[in-house]
Amino acid sequence: MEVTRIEPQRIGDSRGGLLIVEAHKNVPFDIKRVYCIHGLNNMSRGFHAHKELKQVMICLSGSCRVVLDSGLSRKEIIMNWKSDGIFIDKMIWREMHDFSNDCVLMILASDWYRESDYIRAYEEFIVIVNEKITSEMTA
Ligand code: T46
Repeated sequence: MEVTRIEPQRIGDSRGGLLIVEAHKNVPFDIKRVYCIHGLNNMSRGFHAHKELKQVMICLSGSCRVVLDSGLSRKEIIMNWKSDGIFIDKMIWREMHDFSNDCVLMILASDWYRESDYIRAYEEFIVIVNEKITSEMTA
């Protein structure tokens, strides 16, 4: 599967750095929610997909390993504060592993929090992926 990289604008001077992301410039949707994952103790997170939600994930500090799975193929990405962000489309299974203690992830989301949008069982995710493929083939 292809991973779409999101390149934040970075401006730096002797006072420090600025990292800038803007809706419809380097983020391909209206941003309705921002949350951060921090204070991590190296326990893996994620293990779900979203039915509709689109997100951009940016590592602001430290590092971690992200697994993205379309149901047909998997990709692993090492993220750190120097790397680009990643776009995570709807219907992509995600897992986050190997957090450094100082890891901070910022996530920009296309919608408000809705638990009903989560698919938290991998078997259910695969069933929905296969249903979509079948309906596309018979359309
Ligand atoms: C995702 C990855 C990258 C809320 O009440 N509001 C929120 O906006 C969020 C994000 C979570 N929650 C609740 C839902 C759970 O009861 O906070 C609890 C922990 O969430 P979760 O176990 O889903 O956290 P992660 O780190 O596994 O996943 C999060 C996002 O939930 C998810 O959308 O893509 O980060």
